[in-house]
Amino acid sequence: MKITLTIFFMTIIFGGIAQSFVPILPTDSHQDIITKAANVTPSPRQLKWQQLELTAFFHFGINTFTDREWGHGHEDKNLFNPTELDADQWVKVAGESGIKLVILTAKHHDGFCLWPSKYTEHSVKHTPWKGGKGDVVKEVADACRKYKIGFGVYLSPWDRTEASYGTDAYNDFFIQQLTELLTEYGQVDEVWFDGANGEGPNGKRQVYDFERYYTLIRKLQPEATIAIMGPDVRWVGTESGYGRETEWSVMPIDARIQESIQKNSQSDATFAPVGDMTESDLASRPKIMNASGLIWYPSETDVSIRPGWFYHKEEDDRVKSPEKLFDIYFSSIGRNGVLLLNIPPDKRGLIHENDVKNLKEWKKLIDHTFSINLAKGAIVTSHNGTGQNNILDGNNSTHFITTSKDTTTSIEFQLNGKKTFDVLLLQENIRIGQRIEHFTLDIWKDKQWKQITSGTTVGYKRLLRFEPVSTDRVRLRILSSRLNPTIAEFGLFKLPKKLQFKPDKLKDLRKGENLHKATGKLSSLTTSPDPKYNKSGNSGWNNGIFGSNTAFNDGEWLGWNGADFEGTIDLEQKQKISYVSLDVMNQPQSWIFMPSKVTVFTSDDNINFKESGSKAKFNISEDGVTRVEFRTNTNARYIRIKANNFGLIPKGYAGAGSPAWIFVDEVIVK
Ligand code: FUL
Repeated sequence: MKITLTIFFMTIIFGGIAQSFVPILPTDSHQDIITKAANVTPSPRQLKWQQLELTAFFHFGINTFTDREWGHGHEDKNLFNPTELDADQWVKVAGESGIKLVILTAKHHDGFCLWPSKYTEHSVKHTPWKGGKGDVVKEVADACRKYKIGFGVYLSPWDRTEASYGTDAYNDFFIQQLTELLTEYGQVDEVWFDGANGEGPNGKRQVYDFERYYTLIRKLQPEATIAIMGPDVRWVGTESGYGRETEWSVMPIDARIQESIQKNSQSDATFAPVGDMTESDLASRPKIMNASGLIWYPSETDVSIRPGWFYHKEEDDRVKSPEKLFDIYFSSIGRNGVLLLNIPPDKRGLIHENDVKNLKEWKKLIDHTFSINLAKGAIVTSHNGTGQNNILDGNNSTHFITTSKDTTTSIEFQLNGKKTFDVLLLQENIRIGQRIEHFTLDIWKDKQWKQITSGTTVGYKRLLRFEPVSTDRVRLRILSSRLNPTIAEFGLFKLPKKLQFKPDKLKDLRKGENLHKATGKLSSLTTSPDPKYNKSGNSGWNNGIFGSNTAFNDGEWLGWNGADFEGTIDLEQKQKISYVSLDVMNQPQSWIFMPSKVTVFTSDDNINFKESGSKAKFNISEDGVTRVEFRTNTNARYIRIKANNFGLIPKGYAGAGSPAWIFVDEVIVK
């Protein structure tokens, strides 16, 4: 079965473009596999897509009018009546924000179609809007052509209205709808399929015939990329906007095929952040060793400008700030991904003023930062490579390359005078492959080299921020690479003053804290975490290892869905306790919420506990890690900490109505 599928994928998806896919043979040595990985390259459509960098979603539909995130299906069509719908404004705003392609939710899970499909009555044609003569898909497609912006469609395979859902006939219905979208609106540049697969009106789930959908898209719109339940573009694994710091575009094929054929989510009714794509390491050397093949499968980072995907009036003051969006820019595009930013039009059919304002400010911050490459005009030297002049030519299709088989190098830049900068930009020429595994940036200061920052993967683009430094001489060292590396572009930039990089105190603490009386002591949990999120075992919450500041799925964080966290630590003898803290993750886009309350208890006998402090009412709208701290003056042997689950996800947030997750990591006791 596996072999048949592999061959099917090779021929259908990668037919003729051999370098985007490479099989691994039983005779391949470890080195052969690494060399193969280093030579996998994007297909032309993937390359074109990657260079867009910045794309947008427009989530708009019946949910906009019912104030829901997931409609139930069969909603009253009379509710769909935007008073000032202006797709021109949507696309213009997107274009002015630097967005190169937009994707419209032509049909979301509720089944309501934004175009007058011939195959259902559940569409704009039976709404009061334009007397039933309107077509939102057409208006957006036309505006895209006018502003020269790419056009994409989101067609939800899950349909909670269509009667045939759950039977073979639904796949025919879906093909008909897809055909309408791919033939009646001109060029389509991206088709976006979501993984959600719930029950339809007859209580049955659909077995999606994805291969048939892909074949049709390839036939009708061969240049369109198929994301993310598709072969061209991979979901980064979180809806927070923060991609992995180590992000490979070359993936082992087994995991990828499993994802593509949707075996897991066929039986999973919700869109919980589970499944292979959420893992912290998808494609490091050990991960690719046992693969049956390798493919180019780059990551797309989707996130909404508001807490929810659809517009909700009550979120008008929760639009992500320009600074937050700027941070996301660095953590998505700057981490080898394409950013897919959702901007949901409101009930009027306009992008709300608050969103427009923040987008404008955001664009200014980006332009300001990247307008001058301070490395421009530098003299570039390296002892083991060619093409030094290509590094600063502003063209990412030309490159410097290290001498064949040399997997390390050092490139020096004699700057055109002394410069002050705090941003590093690096690009590999991915037309050759993705190779770099470890690099550092050093500056010449006080007659010696001083390391300023370092990173792992680069890929299409890597951006790093640091505290401002001044020098006239810098060097880039590539310390490890899968094969002789390329550098297509190198940039040094200066952040706007108000965005000056500040080292994250909490992050540093989370690395260096060593004052745990709790660490290594006996600990027990009253409730077990979800098995997917306790990779270092149930004692991960006080093993002295701090998880990532952004990735709840890095193996160090423990997660509970709809349940409380309660753990007890045995300090082995009665001790003075002056401080107890618990780190809690907050990522509403990924259904992770702050606890409603955190309480600390102490005991001498592990039976009678007395409360020594509690905190409640945390901010739920900001992403990140919060350290909940308690100062006490107690003598005790046992410490118990309880974090009450938030409860049901509130209206307006992704996953509204479902049980929230809580994620906890290290406890510190002093
Ligand atoms: C998810 C959907 O369930 C959300 O409603 C949204 O469309 C997001 C982009 O994909 O899986």
